[in-house]
Amino acid sequence: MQHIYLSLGSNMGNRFELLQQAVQAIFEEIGSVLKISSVYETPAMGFEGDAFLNCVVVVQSTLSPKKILAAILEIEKQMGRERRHAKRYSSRPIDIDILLIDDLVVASKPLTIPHREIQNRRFVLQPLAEVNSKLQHPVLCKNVIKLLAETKDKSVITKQSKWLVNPRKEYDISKFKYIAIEGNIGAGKTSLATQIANDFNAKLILERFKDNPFLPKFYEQPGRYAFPLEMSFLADRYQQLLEDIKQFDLFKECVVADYDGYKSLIFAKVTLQAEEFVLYKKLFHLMHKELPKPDVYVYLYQNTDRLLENIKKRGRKFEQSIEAAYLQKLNAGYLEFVKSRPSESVRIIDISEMDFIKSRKDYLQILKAIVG
Ligand code: PH2
Ligand code: MG
Ligand code: MG
Repeated sequence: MQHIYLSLGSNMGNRFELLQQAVQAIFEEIGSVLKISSVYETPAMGFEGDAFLNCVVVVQSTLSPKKILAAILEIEKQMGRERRHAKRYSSRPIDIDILLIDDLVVASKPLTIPHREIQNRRFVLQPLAEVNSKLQHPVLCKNVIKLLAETKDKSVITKQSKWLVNPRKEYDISKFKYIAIEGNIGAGKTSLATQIANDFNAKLILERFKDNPFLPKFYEQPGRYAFPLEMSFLADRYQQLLEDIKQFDLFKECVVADYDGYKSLIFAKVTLQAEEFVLYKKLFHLMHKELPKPDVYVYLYQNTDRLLENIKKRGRKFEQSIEAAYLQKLNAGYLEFVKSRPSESVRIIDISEMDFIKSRKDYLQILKAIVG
């Protein structure tokens, strides 16, 4: 995922509060805020005006440069920025400029990356060096420390003692060391687990369903292949959870998995014959008690129509024969299980009206629900 370096400036009104609001909006609309520099008071450069407060923030985002620019312009507008064409520079409640997006070089009319003035502005170079002293300018091919030493800008900038708050704090799931994301087939477990692990630098554990040779056969002949299928899933998940999770230091590192160990039991109850299930259950409990247990168990509830739609969209051949009735039985099995768990550690999240992949607002709402 790309790293975007933004310069923020304000020289009107409650400047500190405006910077804080801008950081909040950037977090909600563009992406996770990885770092925020100190705030500096800086003399207006290039025009007569009141002093600015400036800072730099590093954002992680999957949006295209064009979309990022559009989001920035919208935030500036929402925050009361008026653009007058008469003068080149004027006082403004908020200005957000894209400094860099990784090593990307763009020379187009509405958008120039890297920002043309980086090397000429101490109010940019100083906070930039603070958030990443190893940063290389992809066009000038110089390190930010070198640019700072060489800049012609001799203005005096003053570090403020007050720090901006990172909005991510409110969504901090890292108090949980082990998070399991569960849900029906096609609910979006893998996408959500991957996104969370990315945002919070957590270890990601994904089910290795593709390797199961019995799965395509099962969908064709469920009666014949259910037992070996469930047994091989059980063995596989047991091995993975035991090896992968135990290898992490759960005191230091956070783990996000796109399944939980009980998944095996829930599926087996739906797919196996009664006698088979009795035998299976014995084995399951013997194995399951050895496994580490998640601190929080998230169940993504999605309605059957959208599950079927998602299954179709992702286009795994052997899944295309899955029927609504099967998904409904699984959902009932999940809900029965979820209700039997201590409620503090369970989050049932109805995502039937959400699209957390397209909408960051929806994604953040899910994070809020997980944090509790
Ligand atoms: N932005 C400008 C022009 N001049 N001077 C300071 N100190 N801080 C700014 O953010 C700034 C400026 C154009 O965007
Ligand atoms: Mg600017
Ligand atoms: Mg600007």
